[in-house]
Amino acid sequence: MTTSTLSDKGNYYLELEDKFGAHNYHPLPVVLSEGKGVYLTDVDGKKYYDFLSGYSAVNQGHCHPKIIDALTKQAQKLTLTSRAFHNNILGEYEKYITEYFGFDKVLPMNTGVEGGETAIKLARRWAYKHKGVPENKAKVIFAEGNFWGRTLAAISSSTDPSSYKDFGPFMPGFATIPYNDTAALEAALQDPNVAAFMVEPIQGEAGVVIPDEGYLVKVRELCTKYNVLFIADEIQTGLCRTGKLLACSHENVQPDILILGKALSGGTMPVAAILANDEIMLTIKPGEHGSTYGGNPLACAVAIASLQVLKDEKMAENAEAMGILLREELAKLNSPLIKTIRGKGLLNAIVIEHENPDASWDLCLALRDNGLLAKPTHGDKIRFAPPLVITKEQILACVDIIARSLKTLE
Ligand code: PXG
Repeated sequence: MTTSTLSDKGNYYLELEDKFGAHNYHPLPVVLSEGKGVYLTDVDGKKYYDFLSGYSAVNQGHCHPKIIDALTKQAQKLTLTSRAFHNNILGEYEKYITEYFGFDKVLPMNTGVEGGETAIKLARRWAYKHKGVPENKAKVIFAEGNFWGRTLAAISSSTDPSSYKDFGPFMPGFATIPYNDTAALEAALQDPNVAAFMVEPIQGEAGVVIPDEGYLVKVRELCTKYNVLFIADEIQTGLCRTGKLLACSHENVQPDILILGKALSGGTMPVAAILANDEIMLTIKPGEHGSTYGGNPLACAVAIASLQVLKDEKMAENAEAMGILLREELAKLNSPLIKTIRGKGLLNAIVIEHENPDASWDLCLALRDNGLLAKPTHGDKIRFAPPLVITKEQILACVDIIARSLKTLE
């Protein structure tokens, strides 16, 4: 691996984390202290294009002024009441987000993985109350390669040993089938105890894996036919990232349960939400689910602003256009190192082919040196997912950086 060169200042912060923090991450050696729009700045004042966007939490761009304004204004009035009392923002937010996405009700949570947990609890409860599944027999189907977080339930559905190995025993009632395989789904749905199929419309962590056109339509049809809930995990693909409000919008399908997170706060704080219609949502009664911070007034104010700027600034349309431009320009490079370029909107990945197994890490170090931040996933894949406010000129400048960086490895 190429050795990293950091300033004394950078090294100071890196060593603090190494000495006092758990070693559950292996970050790229860069220490950031500021962000604005598509740019990040490190502790030495060097500026970079952000091609990760906090794994799609910062779709609206770093420190979007309208989101920061909503955050700071609300922070000075009321931040948390708990759900023991009402507050004057929660209901407004609930009306806003349910109308925005076309569902009867919302259940507010904090992190994405809590969103997933909540969706599964709701699906199990619905299966017992409405489908007539015998007690404790409900089953939830997932796709191989899924990633929805790190809790015990989330890793219980994982097919990636680095997520689940040595963390057992695991949650019962989960099964996996191949992704993008509707025949396998139909076979799995023969079991009358299946409550739900939970799936990412594009698999993000697996390396931006895009299913065949028509997959989501078929998933919708099969779930309806077998009376099984279709849970769409749009935590990474949602909120304009793929060129439409939701990745499901590309095929005009409405899931039964929609999970949102990440960019719901524009990268300012953990905000997640689960949307569903009454038949499903009202199966959970007072005291049966919740969270101290879920639906706090600060989060609600931030979420309204985060959703509003997506619409006002036409970020879906920009993601669509800039994604096409990025993939076209990357293809024009004709680099022998790039085996594949794939993506939808601004959720993209390249797959690197090189005899050196560390090539994609080395490429990310070269990109960093040239002013662009990206991170490899699963060894040979690099996600290219800038904030959705990126302009044509900036895309072209970034492709130039990528071209120069590739040259250092060729
Ligand atoms: N669903 C999907 C599709 C995700 O990509 C989650 C759920 C979980 O969200 P939370 O907010 O609980 O992390 C994700 C998260 C990381 C990491 O560092 C997380 C994600 C992608 C890359 C790294 O844990 N996605």
